[in-house]
Amino acid sequence: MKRIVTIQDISCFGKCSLTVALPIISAMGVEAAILPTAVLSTHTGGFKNFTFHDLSEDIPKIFAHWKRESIDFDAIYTGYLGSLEQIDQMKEFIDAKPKKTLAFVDPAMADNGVLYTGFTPEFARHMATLCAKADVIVPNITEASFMLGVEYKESGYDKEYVEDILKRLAALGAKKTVLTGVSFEEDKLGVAMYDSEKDEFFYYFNERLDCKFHGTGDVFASACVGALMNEKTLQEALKIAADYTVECIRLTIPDREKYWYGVEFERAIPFLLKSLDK
Ligand code: PXL
Repeated sequence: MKRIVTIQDISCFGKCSLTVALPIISAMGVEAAILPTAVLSTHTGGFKNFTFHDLSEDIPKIFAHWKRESIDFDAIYTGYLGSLEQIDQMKEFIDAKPKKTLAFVDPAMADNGVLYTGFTPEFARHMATLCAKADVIVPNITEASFMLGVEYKESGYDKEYVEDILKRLAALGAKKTVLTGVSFEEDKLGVAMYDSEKDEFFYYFNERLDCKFHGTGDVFASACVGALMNEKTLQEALKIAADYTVECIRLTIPDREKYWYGVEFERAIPFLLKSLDK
């Protein structure tokens, strides 16, 4: 059985990060070890006065214990990090990993042109130095523009804009760069990918549903890692993850006033497993 470690926060209430990653990855038949970066009472995307307990101090001790126990992973999947210091801790962890371990980084920190509550432009620039060490990164256009210092465009851009961003991300050092939330036509939304070793681009589009929900980036990234651990190619994994995310949104639309809460990803798990041939 494949084993990954996913490193992101626990938002006790509200569907995102570990409460999404764990069930999705487990359902895909992959062991999911976790390392919480922070414990919050809720996510930060619609609740006020949430608690935030930073676990930066524990992380080096946890890594040291795992090293003594010779614990290793088929993939390291990082998401929402709680401090600048944690970015450096993740870089060290990736530097020390065995060659076979996939480093998958979702620089979860922004969407729709703005940083999530609590993040700064300095954090975003520092996150770029973690992305530099990854095999695969999956920022949305907002996150990529903050990391690279390029203009954020919500719409009306062309392939040249997208491919320039993908290549700039690759120039940081990441081997395969993905951009999520790419749209050239009003009714289509999808992902773009650049494989820097092959110098090849890949696109996949699905229908755009006119509703945005919180936590869909985490749903997408978790399904993508899960598919990669099921021996899918990155192209196949991106397609599986994009289709699953759309299905989660479709199922949640009747409850659309809860867009800030998260998607009913649980109800779409049978759909996900079918697309994996499980
Ligand atoms: O979905 C990304 C995410 C993860 N963790 C926390 C968040 C968010 C988005 O706002 O608030 C705590």
